[in-house]
Amino acid sequence: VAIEGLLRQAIDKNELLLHYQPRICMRTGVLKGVEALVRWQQPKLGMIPPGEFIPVAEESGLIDSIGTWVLQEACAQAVAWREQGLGKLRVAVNLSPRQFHYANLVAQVQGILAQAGLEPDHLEIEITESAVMKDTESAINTLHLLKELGVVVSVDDFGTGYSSLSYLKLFPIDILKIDQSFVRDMLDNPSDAAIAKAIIALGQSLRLTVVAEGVETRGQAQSLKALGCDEMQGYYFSRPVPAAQIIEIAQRHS
Ligand code: G
Ligand code: G
Ligand code: MN
Ligand code: NA
Repeated sequence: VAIEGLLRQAIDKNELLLHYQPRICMRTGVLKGVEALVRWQQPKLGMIPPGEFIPVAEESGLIDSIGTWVLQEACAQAVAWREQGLGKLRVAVNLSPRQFHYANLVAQVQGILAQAGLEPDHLEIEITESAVMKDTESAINTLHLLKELGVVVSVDDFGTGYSSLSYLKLFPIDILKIDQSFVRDMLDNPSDAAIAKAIIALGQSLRLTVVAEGVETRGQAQSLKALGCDEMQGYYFSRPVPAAQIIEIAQRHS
């Protein structure tokens, strides 16, 4: 309850910020994009991770204004990087199920892109399986509209939701993100390795880009590469970092 009151003021007080985690092409080592991850720098409580305040924001409805702020900030940052001379860098934004089912989402995204002056294919929206399964008819409709707009859509935490694989043929999505739980133990646990392998094969046959999340070691990166995984994200390469650090990372990996 206390945290909700503080969170309510956090945007106006400029306490939210975004960190960005690089996403690297497995084959070339080139920086392909970044995932925006929100942080809350609360003056008295310190840095509060999203795992603690996003659920509060969801329940209280504050996620609407926080989500709008995140989209605006991420799009503005993508334009700033371009103006600083970086090549094409796509920025991925997480949407909670509630945000994804917001009736005005597509118009809102369109407005934010126009206001920022960002090309739609420089923005990626990450949704979870549970978000698309909640109300499949409206989800399909929203995904088609986002596709028409030119925005890229990925399914986050893939493999962990209660979903049917048949949605992959109904939903116009572009990217599967293998959940970190499968990557974490894939070198020791044959089941996790088999699941990661199957997701990569599935993505390849459906012509989807497959991204591995939570890659922490060289061994994991090597075996994912051998399995044909397209891109990777994780501490092995980089933690989420402030926007300024992305510039040097991009220069080193171009
Ligand atoms: O950065 P970290 O690993 O602490 O993030 C924890 C969780 O918070 C992840 O599930 C991530 O998807 C979620 N998250 C991070 N940033 C955002 C955001 O801007 N919007 C929403 N809805 N979720 C976010
Ligand atoms: O749910 P989502 O996939 O958006 O959450 C991403 C979260 O995973 C972020 O909070 C990010 O900080 C965290 N993360 C990113 N890379 C790694 C990693 O290599 N290991 C672990 N343990 N967490 C990671
Ligand atoms: Mn994510
Ligand atoms: Na994830």
